[in-house]
Amino acid sequence: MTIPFQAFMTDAESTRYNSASEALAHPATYLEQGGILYFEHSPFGFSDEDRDFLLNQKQLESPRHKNIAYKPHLDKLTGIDQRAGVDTLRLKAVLKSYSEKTTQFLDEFLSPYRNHRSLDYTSFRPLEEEGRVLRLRARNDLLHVDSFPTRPTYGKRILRVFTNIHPTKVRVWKTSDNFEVLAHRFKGQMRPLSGQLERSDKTSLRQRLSHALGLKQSNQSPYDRWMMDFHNFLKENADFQAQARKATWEFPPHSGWMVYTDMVSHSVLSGQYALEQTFLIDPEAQLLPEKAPIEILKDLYGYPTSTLRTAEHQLPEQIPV
Ligand SMILES: O=C(O)CCC(=O)C(=O)O
Ligand SMILES: [Fe+2]
Repeated sequence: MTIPFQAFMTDAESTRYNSASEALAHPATYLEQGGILYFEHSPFGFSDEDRDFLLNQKQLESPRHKNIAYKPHLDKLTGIDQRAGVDTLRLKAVLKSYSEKTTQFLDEFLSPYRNHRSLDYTSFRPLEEEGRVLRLRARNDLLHVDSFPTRPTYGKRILRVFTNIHPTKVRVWKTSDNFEVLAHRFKGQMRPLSGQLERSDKTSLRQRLSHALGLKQSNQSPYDRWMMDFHNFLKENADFQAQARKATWEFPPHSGWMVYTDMVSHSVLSGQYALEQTFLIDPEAQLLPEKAPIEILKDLYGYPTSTLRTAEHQLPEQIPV
């Protein structure tokens, strides 16, 4: 597919490549090296009517939810304040359509991933990001790499596809060093991975309790636990937040971009009204598999990826090294 794109590299040089003026490699290679793939006009096929509908949704803030999410596999919306009088059926249809169109685009534009991707949540972000009051670990104005507390990925990559649907306002991001650089830099300050591999009494007690209470267990793998810890560590690290090298990116109205947010450290500083679709991509489908965070953790700690991605309750008594 010959859709023009730009690749904004997030390393110290902040190089920008433009497929309209130079011959470029497969777009996936830029993504996998920590690039943001940028499209001046979002190619994810979004109609003006759908955009106008979303922009007219006012009272969408719910104290319990960060964003409005559509869960494609359940065909379900969450994060809506029921008192707001939202046309939930229409909202669901609009998000479903965004989900389908981004999937169609991804399957053609990033064809090596086609049979190796699964669809995660779709989100609508109607609130102004500047000055949002959220608990620290939920704040997105602090640099972080993504990890989802309730959705373990078992080593799959987190690829997110954004569209700025605000009629006039840019969405502003900052990025810093990528996962590989940061994981090496901060390994010594993280809980050792061996701790994450233990099927401790505490773990089984927690599991028994959750089971008894009928709670959903997140059943993370050591990989997911490390990634969640790292997400929290970065947000809680005031020195890192203050002193990290930062590059600023502005995404104008109507633009679209995609990025591996488990690799590119990022924060959103301002902007309102964005749509986002998350995909999980098998590390096996990567053109540069050595860049996947699970491979980097394997090299950093010496545990095989098969161990790192095993769900907690299935970990063997003896951990193979
Ligand atoms: O909404 C954005 O622009 C990015 C927010 C973010 O970092 C996230 O949802 O993980
Ligand atoms: Fe994020």
